[in-house]
Amino acid sequence: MCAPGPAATQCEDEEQNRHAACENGGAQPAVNGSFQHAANGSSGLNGKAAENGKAHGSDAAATAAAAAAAASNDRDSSFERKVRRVKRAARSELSVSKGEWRKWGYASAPGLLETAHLTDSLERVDASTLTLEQFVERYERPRRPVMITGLCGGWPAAQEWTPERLLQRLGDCKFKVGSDDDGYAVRLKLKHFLAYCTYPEHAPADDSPLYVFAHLDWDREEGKALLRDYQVPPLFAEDLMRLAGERRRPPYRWFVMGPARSGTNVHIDPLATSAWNALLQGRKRWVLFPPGTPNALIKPKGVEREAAAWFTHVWPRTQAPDWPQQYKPIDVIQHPGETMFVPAGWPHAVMNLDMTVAVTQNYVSTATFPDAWRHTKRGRPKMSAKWLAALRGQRPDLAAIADELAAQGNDESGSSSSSSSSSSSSSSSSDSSSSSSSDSSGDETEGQPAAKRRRTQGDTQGARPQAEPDGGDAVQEQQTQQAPQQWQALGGS
Ligand SMILES: O=C(O)CCC(=O)C(=O)O
Repeated sequence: MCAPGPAATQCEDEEQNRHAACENGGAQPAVNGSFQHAANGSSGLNGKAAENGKAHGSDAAATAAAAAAAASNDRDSSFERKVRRVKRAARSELSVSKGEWRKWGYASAPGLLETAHLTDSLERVDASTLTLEQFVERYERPRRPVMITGLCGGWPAAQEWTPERLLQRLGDCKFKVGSDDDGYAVRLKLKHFLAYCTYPEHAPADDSPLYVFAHLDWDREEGKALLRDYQVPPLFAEDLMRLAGERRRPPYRWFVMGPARSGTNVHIDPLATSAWNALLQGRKRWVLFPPGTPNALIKPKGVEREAAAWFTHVWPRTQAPDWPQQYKPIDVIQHPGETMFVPAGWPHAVMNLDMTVAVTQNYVSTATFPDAWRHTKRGRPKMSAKWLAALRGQRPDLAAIADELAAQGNDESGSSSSSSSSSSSSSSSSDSSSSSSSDSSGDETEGQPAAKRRRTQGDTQGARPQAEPDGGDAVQEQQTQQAPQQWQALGGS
């Protein structure tokens, strides 16, 4: 894995010659299909393990030991330098040497990672009790969020995606942990990222720690290895954008790994896509807002675009008596083995409560096609033309809907396609005051500088989808640290 190639320039060059050993450097091959799949409930993903805080603690200790061992050789010499370099690149507005990565003191803030005061009000449903038709009619078509259990316990990832195993398999592979000011991917070897997560003076002390958000197709060999570790659940398998072609469609699947307080700032997923997010390790805190919740409420100016800042400063406002009832959020704690379904159009924010490992994909199905088509036609005109051509051949029923929308003059979403970027932790653009809007909907969006969007377009190292303007009524942008603008930049015309 991590074979040198076009990607080599992205790697920490002094270690490129070790890449070949990266995947199989552990005791046994891990991604050739020879290992046993985890049985449901036997992988540490069952509810009991999830609810047992000690399980998280022992995982953390094991991870600490493993990561420390992996990084100990070069911790003094180059590890610190690498982390400093990555931090500077990912958030240039923060001085590492002046301690600005911990200036807000979130790491010691009482309550930020507490959950006792939260009422998890999201419906749970076990996949074994749910047919595809029921899922579509109960959740996907009416756009109702739901947490689905029993979808990922049998995946290789259930066994393989522990920090320890990932360190063994992919420790020398570089993963995206942010974007620089020009929109280029900022990457760190996994062994260094895990060490960063472990050493008390690093992630455990940072306000908004670095967060791996790795596009599974652009991250080359490591992406391919991880893709073999899970299967798209049949509930989400329709994936109509596939018809546009794998090379043309926007990024749509990500490997996500981060420590407590890392996360994703409030955003709507782009192009009116729905999403699923399967959690293999740790716990995630989610907040979901009804479609149409105004940006002014959930993206107030002056709040740093980091998940930890959002949960510290904005979430409490949602609990105040004067918060409009129609925009009341749903609070959720996601446990290992649970898969969140995020319907198109729902603003959401996520903060990791522990070291988490997850996979997430965006998709479009028949039930939500008209909206997705409108957004794509507007935001990705070139891709939409290819998509329509493919639909004519393979889904003439949907092509007819697209034609009908065009005939009605109703085939483009109403707002600008420019994108914004807010971010997840360690996002590339974190100064909330500097976020400019290039969107005609004014303060509905927070935009990346145009130059940054252009550069990001050239960064083929991966990005996560960023939000799509959505008719001007709500948060428009998917923000994460990784590659906020890439989605629309790719769409780009
Ligand atoms: O796991 C996370 O940080 C949330 C990801 C997310 O919200 C998304 O991909 O849209």
